Amino acid sequence: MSLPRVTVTRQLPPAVEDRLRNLFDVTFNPEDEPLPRARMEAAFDNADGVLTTITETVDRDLLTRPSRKARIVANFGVGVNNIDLEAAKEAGVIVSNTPDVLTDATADLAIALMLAATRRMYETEKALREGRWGGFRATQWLGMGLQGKTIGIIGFGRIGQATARRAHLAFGMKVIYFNRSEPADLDFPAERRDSMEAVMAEADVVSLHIPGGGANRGAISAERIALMKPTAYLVNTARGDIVDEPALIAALRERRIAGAGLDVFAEEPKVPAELVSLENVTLLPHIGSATLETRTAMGMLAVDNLEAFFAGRPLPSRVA
Ligand code: 8YV
Repeated sequence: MSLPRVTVTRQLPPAVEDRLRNLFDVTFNPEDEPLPRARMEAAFDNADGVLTTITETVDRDLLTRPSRKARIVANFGVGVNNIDLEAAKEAGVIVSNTPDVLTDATADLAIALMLAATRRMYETEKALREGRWGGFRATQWLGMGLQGKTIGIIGFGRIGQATARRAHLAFGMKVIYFNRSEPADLDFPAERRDSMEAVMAEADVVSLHIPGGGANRGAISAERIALMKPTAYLVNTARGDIVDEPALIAALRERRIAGAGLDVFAEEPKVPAELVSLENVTLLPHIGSATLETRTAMGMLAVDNLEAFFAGRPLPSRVA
């Protein structure tokens, strides 16, 4: 019996690629550049399954092509805003993602960005590297202490809760959050607020953990940013499109908020020049899940989904 054909759109950690080779008739992308449209179309027409990442847009056209053969899209990543789930459902194409395995790594990075922003790490390291450090001064480069401050979590799912847990247990922060539902079994105190506005107005650090796309696009609007305290910070490890980027840039430039830490951007890999020029924001190139352990676990979970699909078993993490 011939092996299922799988196309993998980007390079993955070696252990994951080895496993893929053992299980499937697999086509890799050794150049590791985003696949041009024609190669994406060929992948969907020739393979039984496609293993995608955030750099590939899987749209209605691709999913509904009469020549499409692929029956499963296994996304490497928990966010699936790169895939048209409605069209996948209509076309009968199964979609899976990689939840849980990246929760800790992403929450760790949210905390790193919170520390970087509140302790002015980018601004001060830049000054040092540029030879502008004139020696210790007791009143220079003062940041904000976290103890007793309030972290406001927008989107209290797995990563939001893991970030909140760290903020409370490691730094003694009070946790408030906005989420449609209330989680059942928290092992730390957290207070729910009934609107995003309430959280943004009250928090000293706002950390974003809602999915991208759809109704969440632009959720962190100019109006909502305007509710933040002038001493508050914004952290985004979720998706760039949930923030009105020009509005955030204006608030940072005019010091209407104290600073920000961003790992994601509206049009990756483009980062607005004005954002790059600002000193009160730390900018990272979407590395939330970028540890060898986590990226390997994500790849293995994507393969688990493919393996289950081709064996006719229920998928460990199916989203559509
Ligand atoms: C992934 C992410 O590495 O899982 C997600 O949703 O944002 C990242 O951690 C990225 O999406 C790769 O597809």
